[in-house]
Amino acid sequence: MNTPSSSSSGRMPVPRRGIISFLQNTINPSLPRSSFRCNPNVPRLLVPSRPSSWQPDYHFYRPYQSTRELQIVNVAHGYPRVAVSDNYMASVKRTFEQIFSEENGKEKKFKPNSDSSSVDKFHNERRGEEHKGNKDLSTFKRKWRHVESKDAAKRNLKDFQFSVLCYNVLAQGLLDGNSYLYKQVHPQFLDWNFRKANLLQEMRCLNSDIICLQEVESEHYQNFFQPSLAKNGYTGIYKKRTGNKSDGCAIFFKSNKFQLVVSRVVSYYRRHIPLLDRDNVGIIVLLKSVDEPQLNLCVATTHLLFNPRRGDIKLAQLGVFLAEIDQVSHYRLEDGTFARCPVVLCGDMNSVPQSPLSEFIQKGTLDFKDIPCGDISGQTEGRRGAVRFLNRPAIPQALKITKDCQYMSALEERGEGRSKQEESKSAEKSQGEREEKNEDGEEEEEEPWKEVASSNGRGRSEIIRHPFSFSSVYSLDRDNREITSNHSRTNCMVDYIYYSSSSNWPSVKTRGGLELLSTLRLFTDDEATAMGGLPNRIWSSDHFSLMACFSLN
Ligand code: KL2
Repeated sequence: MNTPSSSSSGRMPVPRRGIISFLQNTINPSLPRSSFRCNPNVPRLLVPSRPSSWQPDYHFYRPYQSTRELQIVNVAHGYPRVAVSDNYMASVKRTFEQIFSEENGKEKKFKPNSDSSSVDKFHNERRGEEHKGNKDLSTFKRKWRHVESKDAAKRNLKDFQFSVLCYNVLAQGLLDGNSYLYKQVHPQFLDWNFRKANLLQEMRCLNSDIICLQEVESEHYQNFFQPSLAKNGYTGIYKKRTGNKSDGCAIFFKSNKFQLVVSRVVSYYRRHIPLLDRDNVGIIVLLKSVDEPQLNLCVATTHLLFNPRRGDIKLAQLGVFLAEIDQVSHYRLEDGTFARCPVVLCGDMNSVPQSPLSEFIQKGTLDFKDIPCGDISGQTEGRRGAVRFLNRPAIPQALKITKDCQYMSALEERGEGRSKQEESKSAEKSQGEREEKNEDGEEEEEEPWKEVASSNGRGRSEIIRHPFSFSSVYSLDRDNREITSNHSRTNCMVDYIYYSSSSNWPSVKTRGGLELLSTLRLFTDDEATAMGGLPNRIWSSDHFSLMACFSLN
């Protein structure tokens, strides 16, 4: 095997040996030279999975401004290349030394390292793969954007920091089933064996503590993602979509960093409930820090229904998911009362930033009076049939979820909000009456909505709320042109990472603060178009990965 120390290429042996002996001498003296492959015991080193592709391509970076997560990444083959010059080595060494001295307590104050803060993680050109349509993608680079914060200087190096990656990896079955969306893509880039190597290498290189995936084929989870990521020290949880669907969501977390307290898989399908007759799913985990077990974190990921015309279904699915998160994220304190831990909610919401659904997540409240179902997600698609409005309430009563997106049973258990329950009960009553009248309103989505084009849901103000105060990691301002999804029919943002460590409601007690430290920049719609769209030689899904680093205390 061609280990880094045994290459005879002559182009880089000195710096490479230099860096390896430096690592051996400083980080892990017992590291055998031959172990420089992706080794779960050495989580801070990433090296290529294909030893034959060794290049003088070491990259030093700190994914977030934490000394503990210092990484040396070999970014050969498919990743950004930085020729390792003597100067570069010297600066790496200086930074290491500075960090070690900081860690040894000589210097406790947090010091951002501007040298390594902008990382071009995923730019490269694959050599030797010239063919028609093969664009030069070397100018497209993703950088880290660090959040300016008054508190940054005060931040203690001992703060618990972690990263979250959210990635819709494009299920091969959906790719094949909707191949017209990828007609402009070279067939090689659509091939699963080509895509899977890129997807995994991207994940390994980003080395996030938590990875949330959507559109994972169950067979690919079992035989590829789970075993591959396990080698990098991850524990995984998977939930396939219901019905005959073959893909689903997955959450992975670094087992040396987090311990699983609770996991809950959520399927939205309810046999006799028209608004919940779709096969979408989500996963929620409650984690605690291995090093600081008093730190809890709830991470949730989902992939909401795609159908642009059925925002009513998306909103109901989201309402159910929020009620589940509300339940999982609450835990009992020593004094018998309950508190909620910080929450990260991410996934593919199949809704654009300015849509009512996104507004609901961000603001915690939505008046859905007079909003047609086709407008809830903001996805553009020609209307078919008559305009349909949302049923009231937005979440079917049979689920026993209040219009605050909380399970009545959870409120009862926590001894919260009797008045809230009463409020919801009266809402249910009016829903029940209407359901009797509309029994045949369970139309198939492909049929024109003749009878149901009534004035359902019109006129009266109708509010749905949720108990989280969510912020988005990426700017959702109208003038932000960043996108997360691109193929021949779309070029927009539909994936999100939200985080919340507080509530807009005084009644909800929260424990633990969550602060955003940095985000991995996305590309704009123009950049995605200029690179020839997705998937391509480097980015192997029709979505980009989203990533953010947080501190938790
Ligand atoms: O938009 V997506 O891709 O979040 O990336 O979510 C759905 C779509 C995914 C799961 O249903 O499959 C894709 N036109 C375009 N894309 C579709 C269609 C369609 N008719 N049906 C499913 N998907």
